[in-house]
Amino acid sequence: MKKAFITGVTGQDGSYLAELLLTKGYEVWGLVRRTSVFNRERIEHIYLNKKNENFKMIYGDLSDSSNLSGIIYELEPDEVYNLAAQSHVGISFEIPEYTSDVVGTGTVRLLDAIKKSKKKIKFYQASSSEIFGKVHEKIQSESTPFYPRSPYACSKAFAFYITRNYREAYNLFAANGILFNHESPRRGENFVTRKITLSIARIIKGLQNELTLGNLDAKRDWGYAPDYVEGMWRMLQHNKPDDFVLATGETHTVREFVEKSFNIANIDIQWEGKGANEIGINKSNGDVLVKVSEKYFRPSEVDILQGNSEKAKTVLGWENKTTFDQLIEKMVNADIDYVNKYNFIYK
Ligand code: NAP
Ligand code: G4F
Repeated sequence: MKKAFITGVTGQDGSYLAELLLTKGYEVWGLVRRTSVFNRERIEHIYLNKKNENFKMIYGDLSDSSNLSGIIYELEPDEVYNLAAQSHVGISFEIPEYTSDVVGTGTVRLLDAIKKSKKKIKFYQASSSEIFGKVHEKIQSESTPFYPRSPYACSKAFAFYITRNYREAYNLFAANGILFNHESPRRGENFVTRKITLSIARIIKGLQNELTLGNLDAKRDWGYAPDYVEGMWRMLQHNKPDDFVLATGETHTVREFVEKSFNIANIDIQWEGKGANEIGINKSNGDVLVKVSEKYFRPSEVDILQGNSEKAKTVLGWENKTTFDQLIEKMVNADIDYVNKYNFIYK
């Protein structure tokens, strides 16, 4: 039985990856942090199910090298997936030093513990399309130069290079997955897609009046998280370590995401005004449902991301499965259920 160790198991991707690896017969160990309030909603359905006796949790933190090296020494996993991060780009401007420590130095801490292990351990690094930032090419691939635009993206760029460096210097099986945005009903509530779908569910239930956003013109390549964790696993099953882009190949504005999400709830949005004064109105009754606030603008923005995952298709046989419209439908419907039931269990 293969043993996997996942950092960030309580996060969106960690929870889907744990499910995937359990179905493939792995013993899965997830790193969890001590928190004053339990934050394990995304993995509750896994560890409360007696059938998942191969799922185990272990306390730790990416800021604690002695803890990480102790875990690698004790567990001797076959595969390590480093998904832990302060992953919010906007918030990284508020806490740049912490973000660099966890996202950047945290990756070296883990790589170094793996380097010292007697076992040949495969390592997956959760790299990000944010490293392309102020893009040098219209469509970004593994060969596109980096131009990071936030403390988060600068830290991910460092983590990318240190992963590649450990691969070349110490012959580690270390792979970077350069993943474009991927979403799901388990997405954190302060990322733009989930903020939109949850707000719409609350608006139609009468629990919220309006949705306030930042840059409506930003464009992203949005996929569906369960499709992407399959790609992470494939990278570690390949016969040699390498770097791969996972993306849908399409790009859409935040504005489009808002319009399509409201459409699922049979509401048509009409836009009026410009910049911070722009509003989105319910066409049928004139209610203001969307506002813009400069509070959500970033000091330096990534205007557009659009990925080319041809290499992952050719080498790994990985392809995006879920369309933009299907993703929106899944998220809006899940949030409508969530708000209706309240005692929502992540699916
Ligand atoms: P997420 O939902 O924000 O989850 C982040 C995870 O990291 C959580 O389990 C969190 O634990 C953990 N974590 C944060 N700080 C930590 C620390 N100091 N020590 C240990 N664990 C810590 O992120 P995600 O969307 O699943 O993304 C997974 C990874 O992929 C992240 O590295 C992210 O930067 C990267 N990525 C994501 C996307 C995307 O679109 N989702 C795209 C490209 C790359 P708590 O639950 O305790 O906070
Ligand atoms: O949903 P976002 O916060 O995601 P962002 O910044 O693209 O980062 C996510 O994807 C990266 C991969 O490219 C990951 F590496 C990273 O960890 C994270 O998962 O923002 C998307 C866009 C931005 O341009 C932002 O300015 O939406 C814009 N936006 C507009 N209004 C907003 C809002 N973003 C947020 N979070 N909240 C708003 O109200």
